[in-house]
Amino acid sequence: MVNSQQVLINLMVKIFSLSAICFFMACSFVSDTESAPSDIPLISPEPTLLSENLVEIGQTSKVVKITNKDQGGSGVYEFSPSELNFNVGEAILFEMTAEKEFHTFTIDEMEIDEVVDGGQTTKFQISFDRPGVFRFYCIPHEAFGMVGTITVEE
Ligand SMILES: [Cu+2]
Repeated sequence: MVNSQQVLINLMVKIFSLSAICFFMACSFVSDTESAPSDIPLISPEPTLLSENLVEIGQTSKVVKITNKDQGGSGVYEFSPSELNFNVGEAILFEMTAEKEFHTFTIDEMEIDEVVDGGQTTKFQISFDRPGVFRFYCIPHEAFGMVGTITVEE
């Protein structure tokens, strides 16, 4: 009988220490989730938030504002400006504002396809890591001459 009592006590001690370990693990889990929110903006799929965040931590070297002019606004389809020059290594934050119509900012060879609705502004960042001349255009208005060129130099 004494033997089985000792076994029982032994078992209770083990259960107690196990639950103590579980408790500490639970605590560390809680603190993990508490620190998580500060990381969220970096992986957020929302482009505006990401861009603003990158501006704050100084990874964007320039901000370039582009106006998407159109028939409903200025009366002509064009990017303003349409000729842009950057250096390799620059990370550019684009702020693209459409006058009255839907437009895109598309660079095929960089797989970039940003969109903006009439009267809206879209922010996005492009890092230029190689030299070259890159043609950009607006998908619905390319035939109307809504095209431009980005030249990236060493
Ligand atoms: Cu357009």
